[in-house]
Amino acid sequence: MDHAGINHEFLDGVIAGTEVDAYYHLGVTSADELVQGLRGLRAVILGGSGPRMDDFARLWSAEHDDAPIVAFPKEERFVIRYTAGVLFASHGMGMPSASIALQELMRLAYFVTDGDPDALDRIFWARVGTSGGVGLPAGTVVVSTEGVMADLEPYRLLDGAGGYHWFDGHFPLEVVDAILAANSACGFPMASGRTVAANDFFVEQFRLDGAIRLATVDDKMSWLHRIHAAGVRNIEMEGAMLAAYLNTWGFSRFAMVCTTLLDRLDGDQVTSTPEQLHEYGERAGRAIFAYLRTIL
Ligand code: R2B
Ligand code: URA
Repeated sequence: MDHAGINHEFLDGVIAGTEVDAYYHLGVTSADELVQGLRGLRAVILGGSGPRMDDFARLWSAEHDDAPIVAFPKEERFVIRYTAGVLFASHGMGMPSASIALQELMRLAYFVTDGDPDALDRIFWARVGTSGGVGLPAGTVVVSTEGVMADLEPYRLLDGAGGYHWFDGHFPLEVVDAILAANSACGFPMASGRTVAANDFFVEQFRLDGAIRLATVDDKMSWLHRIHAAGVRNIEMEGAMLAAYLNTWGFSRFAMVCTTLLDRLDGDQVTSTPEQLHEYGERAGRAIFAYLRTIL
């Protein structure tokens, strides 16, 4: 792991005990008993919805002799559960929300591994989510190879020196292949490809059914065809940031697995029934569990 991007200035003081880290949005601090109990952390599974993360934790616990499930006390922002080495956390919708969950969880991971690079790098990170497909039928599970923004450029943020810091949005391809291999008999369609992370469900995904509409039908179709030709297979709202931050710390194992809810080449509205949506949400979870079983 190349840890050039780790904020040692702050985080090493927390390990040395000269500082307590308040993971404000998670509702715990590095001095809490609950956090001390996470020293066996081996994987962090993120997803947009709290109830889905709670379900995943129950399933993982049931597979591991009903291992106890530790619930983080604060649930106003994110729902977090820990069981049998795996932390399941919701991240809300969009990169601003998910980046808060991810940065606080990365700090927490650093603390519970005492900043040991090998222990840190043994942690697997994944986002399990939903997305709009591009040229794929609804219900396809897409494993992302790279997260880009709606302009097909990487995630970037102001760097404090008057410019932008450009991040690396690639996902490790060995993990993409291993997830596909672990699911070779899964019984539902799977694909891999680049993923657009948009800053809005409507405008930046070129939907024509938002309250605000900036694009014409032609703009929308030419954007969809352009991103498809560039290897994009699905559209969601967090992946470019997720890969960017995890690459900044040099993690070697992380992934994003999202089910498509519709094919954007056919329309904008999500019209699947609640039963279909539930089944689609489960598929991405099943795909990541199949991989988790091979590594934990
Ligand atoms: C996928 O689905 C959510 C929007 O409906 C968003 O969080 C995402 O990335
Ligand atoms: N999530 C998104 O961000 N876009 C979609 O089209 C579906 C789910």
